[in-house]
Amino acid sequence: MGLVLTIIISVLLVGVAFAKILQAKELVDDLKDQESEFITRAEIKTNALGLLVFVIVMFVLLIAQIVAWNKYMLPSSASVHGEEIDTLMNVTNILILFVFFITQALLFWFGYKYYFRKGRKAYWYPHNNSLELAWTIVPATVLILLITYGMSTWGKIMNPEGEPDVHIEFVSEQFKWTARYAGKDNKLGEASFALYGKNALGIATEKSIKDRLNECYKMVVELVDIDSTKTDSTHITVFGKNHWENVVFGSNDQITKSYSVEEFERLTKVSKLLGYSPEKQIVFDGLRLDSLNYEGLISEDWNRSGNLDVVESSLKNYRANILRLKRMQKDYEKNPQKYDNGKDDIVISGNRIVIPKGKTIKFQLRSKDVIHSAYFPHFRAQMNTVPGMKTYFTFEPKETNQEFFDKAAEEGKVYMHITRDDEGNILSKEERLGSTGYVLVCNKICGASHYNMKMFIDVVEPEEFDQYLNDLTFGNETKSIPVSVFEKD
Ligand SMILES: [Cu+2]
Repeated sequence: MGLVLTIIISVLLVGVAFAKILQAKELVDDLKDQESEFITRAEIKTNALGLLVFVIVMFVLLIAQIVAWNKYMLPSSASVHGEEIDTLMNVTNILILFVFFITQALLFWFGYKYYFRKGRKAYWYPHNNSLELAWTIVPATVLILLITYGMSTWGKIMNPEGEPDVHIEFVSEQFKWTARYAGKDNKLGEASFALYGKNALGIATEKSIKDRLNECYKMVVELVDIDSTKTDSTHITVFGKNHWENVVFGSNDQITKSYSVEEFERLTKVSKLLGYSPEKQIVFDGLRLDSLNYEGLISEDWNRSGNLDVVESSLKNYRANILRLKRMQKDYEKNPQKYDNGKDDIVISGNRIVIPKGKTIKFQLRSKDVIHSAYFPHFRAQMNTVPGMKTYFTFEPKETNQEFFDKAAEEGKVYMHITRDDEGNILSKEERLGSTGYVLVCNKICGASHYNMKMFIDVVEPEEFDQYLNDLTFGNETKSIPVSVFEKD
């Protein structure tokens, strides 16, 4: 910081000094009565030459940078559709550079060629229709062609033909990715944010809906649904009647819970705040459910009165959630198959995922909090993950990790090889031919640890993938990837 500041101040001071010198020269010229010769012919010529030198140095530096730093660019695409994106990119870049070199060369050449000479007059050339037409139509045509080319490529990539071979889901949240394989049936089960909680991806099955309902009932009932109390000097025992469960399951169980007098006062206050009555029609406003945080809050911070409004809004969320879950239960009765798909889904909670080479893979993307973006740079694939909706991207990887590494090395690309000691301190860094390998990273600034949202991808031969998936189906951990089959029998 200090160095940057020093440089800025130095540049400013040099500028001021230069202006002062010019001013002094002007004054001296005034004294000598030489006003017309303030800028001499030699100086004008030097300036004109300066323009020429500048443009040449700029071109040379530009080309030198493209050549010298090309090794840091991404290796050529590792997916089938990515080749088309690479071609599109190259065509666009070549066109842009071509126009750039011609226009800049002309601009600076004219600056040099027509520098001021005494007695020479500019040629008066006010208008030319053909020229006007030419420099409107030519760039317009080139742009239209380029845009059409880009849009048709995009259309082709986004509308792949045929059924995908493999379905995988990625769910983003601040600040990690969780992945899910479709399991034996190769169908990803339904999911809903109403089920988030212990069920990290909110996978909807008959059982998970019921479990989540019970969790929500418990939270609401425990806090608000109070029928009668029995008091001793320091504790109040509450006999709550579980109205929600009565409605749905026809159970008539009483719940019993003991609170301190202080806790109980808060509890009744919350009930009053809510005007809670399960018999009344419930109006809800679809607030975001943050159940995990809330559950933590209940157990730890319940006695802090400042949290009452948090408790209140969370309770509203629970009630809204219960209505959503009940709707899902009704839907289950109509389409049970839809809710069976998720049972054998495999949830990957590590930071590495395996996909097969030469198969079409359809990624389904969801987000739990803010907008993130799933970016697979080596596959030339990127798609936003948006809370409340699903997005998709289909592609076919064409090289295994080793093949990709070898290709990158052949193309002269480098990666930073870092050696560390046992404590993680960096011992040495060196550039080596090859590539760091496939990654999924977040490409939207989504918060403080955005940079850390990363998942590694292994591309393997199809047979190896089948074996891997088979192992996963039985809940085995392969390649040290923590994994769970959603509803293991
Ligand atoms: Cu992110």
